[in-house]
Amino acid sequence: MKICIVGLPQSGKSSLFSALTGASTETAASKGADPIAVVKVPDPRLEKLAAIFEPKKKTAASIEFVELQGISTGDPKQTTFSEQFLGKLRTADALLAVVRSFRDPAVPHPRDSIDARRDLAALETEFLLSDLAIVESRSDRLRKQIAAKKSDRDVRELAALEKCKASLDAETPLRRVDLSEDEETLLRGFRFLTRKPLIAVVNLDEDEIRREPEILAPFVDWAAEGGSAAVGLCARLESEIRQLPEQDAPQFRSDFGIGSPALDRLIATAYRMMGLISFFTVGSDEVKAWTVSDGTVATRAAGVIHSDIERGFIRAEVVSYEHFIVHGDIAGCRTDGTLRLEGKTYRVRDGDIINFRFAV
Ligand SMILES: Nc1nc2c(ncn2[C@@H]2O[C@H](COP(=O)(O)OP(=O)(O)O)[C@@H](O)[C@H]2O)c(=O)[nH]1
Ligand SMILES: [Mg+2]
Repeated sequence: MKICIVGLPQSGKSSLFSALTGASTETAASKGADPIAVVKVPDPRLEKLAAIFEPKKKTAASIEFVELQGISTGDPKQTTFSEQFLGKLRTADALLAVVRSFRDPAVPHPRDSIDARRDLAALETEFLLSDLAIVESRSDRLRKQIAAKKSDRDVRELAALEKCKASLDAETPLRRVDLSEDEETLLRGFRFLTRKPLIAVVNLDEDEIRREPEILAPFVDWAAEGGSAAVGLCARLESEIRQLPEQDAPQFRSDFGIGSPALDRLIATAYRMMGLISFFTVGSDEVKAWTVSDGTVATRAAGVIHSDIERGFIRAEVVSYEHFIVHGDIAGCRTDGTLRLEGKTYRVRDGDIINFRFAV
């Protein structure tokens, strides 16, 4: 699962990236590659389970953040993206837009004034126009194709595209459009940018952290609509905190009025926005969080661990984290009946602790 970081020049993308990795992006970027950060998803449940089982190994879920290079042509006034850059964005599962709220006069802004909400709207417009161009050119082709030789599939695809066009013409991102399963399948290959979950990171000034609710107020309505979220943080400060010895970080945070670690909040939000949930496997060797999409059935979840377990699936022994934590051991859950046997079509829930029974 991959999230692409996007934003205007000097909005704080590299600072956020180094906060996420604890490393600088310069090395990878100088070789022309897009730096990737594999980031652990913080989960207090995993910590609790590890404390109970004392496993040799503890493995968290992870997601990838990519800082795409190549938006910047070196022109500090640049505010639009190249087709090539937008093409790269299409490979993402979700987009993370960094918008600048910090007011450092030493750092120029391509629009010469600071307005984070305006910058987010401008980015969304870029995405929207790019999707619209795809919709229009594909629709034109389909119309010609249908005129020459009518096929049911083409007619349905054209209808789905027209639905998209109506939405985009009204400046509504495609993530807010209800699509049937058939429409979804017909359109998936276009990887529309406005259909992807969008997380806005409002890059705050050091002295704005304590006023976060006020600064984020203009984003509240936007974030409340499905598929979008806004998180405020100070990217520079977060990257500095990452450089500190772990035991010093909490004091530093409280000095600046940073409550819960902002990065943890961001990562958890991103995970949720991509429709991902975690289930756990437990034991003395390893306690591990596994990632699946919400709605995944038991056999598929088994396949995430190993294809043999999917193929030879017999039953899943399942207990929810909440039930498990009451006893702190599986035997207790077996006795009180909270440990259940589930079949192939069981839909895995977030926090399920699962033992797969299988035979190959
Ligand atoms: N005051 C302040 N400066 C920041 C913050 N985040 C980034 N900067 C500075 O803004 C400049 C551009 O940041 P950078 O992360 O390189 O932006 P990018 O071009 O989007 O990758 C750098 O000089 C950063 O130190 C912030 O939260 N507060
Ligand atoms: Mg940068």
